[in-house]
Amino acid sequence: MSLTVVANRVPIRQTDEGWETSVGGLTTALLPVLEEQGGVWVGMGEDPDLPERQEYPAQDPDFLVRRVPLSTQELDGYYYGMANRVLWPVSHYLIQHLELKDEFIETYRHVNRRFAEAVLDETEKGAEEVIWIQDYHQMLSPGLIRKERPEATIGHFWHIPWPAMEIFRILPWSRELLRGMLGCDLIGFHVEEYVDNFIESADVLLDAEVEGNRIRYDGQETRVEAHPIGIDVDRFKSMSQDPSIEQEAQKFRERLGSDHIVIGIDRLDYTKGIRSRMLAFEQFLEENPEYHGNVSFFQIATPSRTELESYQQIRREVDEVVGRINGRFAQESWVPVNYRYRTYTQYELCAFYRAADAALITPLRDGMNVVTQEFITASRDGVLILSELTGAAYLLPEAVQVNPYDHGGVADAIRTALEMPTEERTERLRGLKSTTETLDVHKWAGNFLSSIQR
Ligand code: ADQ
Repeated sequence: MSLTVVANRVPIRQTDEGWETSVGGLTTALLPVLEEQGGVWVGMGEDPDLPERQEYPAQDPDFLVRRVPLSTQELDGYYYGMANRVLWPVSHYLIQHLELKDEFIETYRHVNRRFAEAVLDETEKGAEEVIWIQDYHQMLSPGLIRKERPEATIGHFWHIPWPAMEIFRILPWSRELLRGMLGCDLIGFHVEEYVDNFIESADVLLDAEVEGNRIRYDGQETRVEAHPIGIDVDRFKSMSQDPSIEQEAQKFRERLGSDHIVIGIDRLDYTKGIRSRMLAFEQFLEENPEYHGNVSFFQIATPSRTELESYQQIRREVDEVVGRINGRFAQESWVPVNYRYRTYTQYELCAFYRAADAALITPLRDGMNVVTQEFITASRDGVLILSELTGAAYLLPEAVQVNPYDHGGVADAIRTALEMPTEERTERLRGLKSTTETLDVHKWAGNFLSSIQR
């Protein structure tokens, strides 16, 4: 089998030292497959100076990178428009951020067609090959590829939640988008909940024939399955057991100078619930004066989609609430909220995970959330406080689960976590670790690829 991956971004980047593969779950999972079996990775080209076709690595190539160069106007409509201002908010049930504009879908159609053409260009008719498309940026390309290659094996993995049918049907183009997805042989989601939502959408909106997890529509049969994603467990495990991480964690604890550390780590995105989490921590401080001076909340947020107004707004709101909490509660030698707006290396993140007594992971909605698994793998005896509105919550019953909109409930959970007896912490973490090991990202890729070839 040879593999063609279609994703929004290509997996390599140029640095001062030359070309290297980028860090991220998808590249970790799929590059070993491409390196072993050969193939193509199709993604958008944001820099007009880079070649459309690039063999990688240059000396002794394992696979081909195929860029689809996009103009500023195409990038605006397809990526900043349709993907980030339509599909992202609707899939996360945050429809106050939804902007429905005809120019978004028009550009999305055009760019999906260009991606499909690139795939058709790079693949041979009748070849034994799997085309694996990633995420909500490409809902129409499966249908376009299928039309030209009825015999192709096409898969799609959707990394964010698939919303309830009644939410999805808000989109004026819901049926067209579903028809595009149904060009696939196999569609994967993180959990059964999203599988059910997708099947219901096809059933009600397209009147498709449904039998168990199979959908028949327009002469094509599509299977829909749950394939929960994980992290590179071995890598995180060995990094977190490195003695130097322990030293870093210790230094970090000393710098913060508190008895207890609670951490939050996210992209700065309105779906991650960072502002609500701050309000919950504020309520915790109001209700628990005995903790003043001996608990610090360390939140890091990596800049994301900074061109969009809704992301600039959430940044201002978080800045404002952090300032207010520290203004209200800080003492001479204690800052309650330590907030960093920047990116860290995985090594640094690992030290933070290791140092924390509890992680507060409370998205308003999240497809999976792999920060959860990074914390579980790195932690020695920490408590995980987890939003029940994440994919991860379905798989991790040992977490202290909360409704992220319920600030009082989250405040109580912080206290519960800090006062949890050692035995209970250890017991819960043991369960969490054992599930996380089964969710390894290499197994995720292997399971999806063997299912699609069955
Ligand atoms: P994301 O929304 O990006 O992914 P998530 O699963 O939380 O979400 O992963 C974020 C990654 O970014 C983690 O690996 C984390 O370590 C890293 N990160 C976060 N803050 C950072 C910082 N300040 N510095 C450095 N790294 C940072 C989408 C979906 C998720 C789904 C994944 C995988 O939205 O629901 O889990 O895809 O399918």
